[in-house]
Amino acid sequence: MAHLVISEEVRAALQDGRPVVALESTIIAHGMPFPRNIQTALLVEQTVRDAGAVPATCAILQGKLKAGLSEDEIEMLGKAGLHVPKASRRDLPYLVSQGKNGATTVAATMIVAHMAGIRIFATGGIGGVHRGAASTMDVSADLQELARTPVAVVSAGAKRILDLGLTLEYLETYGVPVLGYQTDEFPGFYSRHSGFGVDCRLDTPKEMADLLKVKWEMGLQGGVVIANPVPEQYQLDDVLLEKTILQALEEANQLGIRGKNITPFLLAKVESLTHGESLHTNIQLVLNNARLAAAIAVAF
Ligand code: PSU
Ligand code: MN
Repeated sequence: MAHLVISEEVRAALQDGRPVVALESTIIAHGMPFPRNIQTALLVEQTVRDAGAVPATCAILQGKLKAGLSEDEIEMLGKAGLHVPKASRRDLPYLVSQGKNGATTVAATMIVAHMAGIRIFATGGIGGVHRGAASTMDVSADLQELARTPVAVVSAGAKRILDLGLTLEYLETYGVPVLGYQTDEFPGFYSRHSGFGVDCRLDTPKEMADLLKVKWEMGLQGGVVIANPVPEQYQLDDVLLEKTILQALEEANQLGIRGKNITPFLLAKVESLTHGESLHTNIQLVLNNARLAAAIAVAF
């Protein structure tokens, strides 16, 4: 594939038909503060390995779409942080033609994973329809990517900075299955609850893998959302969280923050307002998703 570079380890695993899990890099450069971002990214890779799969962290480096990064490359992205542009689908032609770096979002990571032949991808939370989207039209490109690109994304649901009801409606319209892992409820990222249901509940990685096989065997395009609730002991308090999010949204509004900057702004704001408690939860749920994604990749 043009412009794609697959690491030796990932290439070998794919050739032998061994399980591989894709990982995103916006979460490293924009989603968590230095140095926890680097520690977490490396720990996520280790977690995937411990569960019997090969991690493929994806990014754009010097104009190459990369599937599988070295430790040095992960460190570089983590140190550069916000200096690395956030890269979604629309950003790829510019960054690649200019030989630049980019931190891939869920959407862009799905594209790179698909080019490389990787089917399973673990992250923290997916993007979605923003609150107030009726007037701003701010709908994450992640949702369109899920509609068109055949990669399964394991996440802890979506953050309550979004309108979860509209996000689920959008996914329904575009035919994207939303599966609950051992849950009937769509999880709200920091919390196991959101008040919204999933399309169906499956309790084992094997059943998840079977559903993915069948979907793609039937030639149905697009991805799948696999929603994996944060472990009970790391949940944050819902009421406090809603208050925090409203405060963060208010501040974003006052500062006129829009477009691709709104998600990283809200994430950082919620983190500082909860005094880092949300960061701990964020790390734990990503590790939990990495474990499940690896188990599904093994079963697939
Ligand atoms: N949600 C999170 N953490 C994140 C993101 C979303 O809880 O790090 C990142 C992901 O990379 C996701 C992107 O793909 O933000 C969505 O950005 P936007 O809303 O601008 O599409
Ligand atoms: Mn947006």
